[in-house]
Amino acid sequence: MKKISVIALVLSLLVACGGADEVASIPGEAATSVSPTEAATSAPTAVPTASEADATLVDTPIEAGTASTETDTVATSTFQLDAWADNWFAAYLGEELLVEDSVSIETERSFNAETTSFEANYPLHLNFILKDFKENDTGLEYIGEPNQQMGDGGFIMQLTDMSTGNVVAVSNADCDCMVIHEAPLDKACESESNPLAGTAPCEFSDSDEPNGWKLSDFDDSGWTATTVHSADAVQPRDGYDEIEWDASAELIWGPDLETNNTILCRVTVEAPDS
Ligand SMILES: [Ca+2]
Ligand SMILES: [Ca+2]
Ligand SMILES: [Ca+2]
Repeated sequence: MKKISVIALVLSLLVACGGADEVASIPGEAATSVSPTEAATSAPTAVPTASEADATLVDTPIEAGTASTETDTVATSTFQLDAWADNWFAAYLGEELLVEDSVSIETERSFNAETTSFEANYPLHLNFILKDFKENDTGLEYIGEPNQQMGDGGFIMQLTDMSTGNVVAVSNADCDCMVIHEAPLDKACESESNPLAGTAPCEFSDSDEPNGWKLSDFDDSGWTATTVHSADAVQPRDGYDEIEWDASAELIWGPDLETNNTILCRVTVEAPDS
C-alpha cells in the first residue's frame, strides 16, 4: 500500500518553476526504495568535494554502505543554486536548509546574491522563504524619517545541473508561491506621521507557515500569488549584477512588490529529458 502511494505521489508531481516541460521517466526502483521526502532530507548540504564526473555515472551507488547491490540506482548530481533577494531568502531541499542569505535582513541595502552547491537526485523539491525588510508589522521602513516608506521586494534564482552545465530550474510564473505577511493593508499608512501596526490605516495580515509546506506532497494548489515583475520595477542591483543569469530566469514576488513582505515558494525539478 505504501509502495503504491509513493508511486502515485511521484507520478503526480508536476513540473513547477522552469525546468523540463514534461515529466521524465521515473526509475521504478528508486521510487519504491526511497520516498522523495526521504531522499530530499537525507541529501548532504555541504559543498561537495566529489568530482563532477562522479555525478554523471549512472551506476555509481548513491552512497557507500547502501544495502542495495543494484547497479541501476538513480544518479546523484551536483547542483549549483544562484539566488538574489531584496532583501533576504532561505532555500531548502525538502526540509533541509541549503543556504540562508548571509547578510542579515537588518542590514540596510542588503542586496547580495548567494551561490551554493549541493548533491541531490531528481526529482528535487526546493522551497524558498523570501522576505522584504520591514521595521515592524506596519510593513514600513525608515519610520519617522523623511524617507519613511513601504519598501519593496524581489527574488530571482537559477539551478544548474553541474553534470551537464544546463540550467534545470529558474524562478518564473510556474513557481508556486503564497504571501504570509502583508502590510500595510492600506498604502495610506506610508504617509502616517505616527504609523501604528494594527491601527488603521496600518493594519496587517500575518500568517504562520502552513504545516508541512516544505514536503513534496503538500497541496499547493492554492498557491497562486506568484507574479513576475520587470527589472524596471524591482531594480535589482549589487549582488544581482555579479551572477550571469539565464535568460529564462525572471524576477518574481507576490502581486504587490511593496506590501507583500514574506512569501513562501515551492519548486519541483524533474529530471530533464536526455
Ligand atoms: Ca540579502
Ligand atoms: Ca526591500
Ligand atoms: Ca514591503
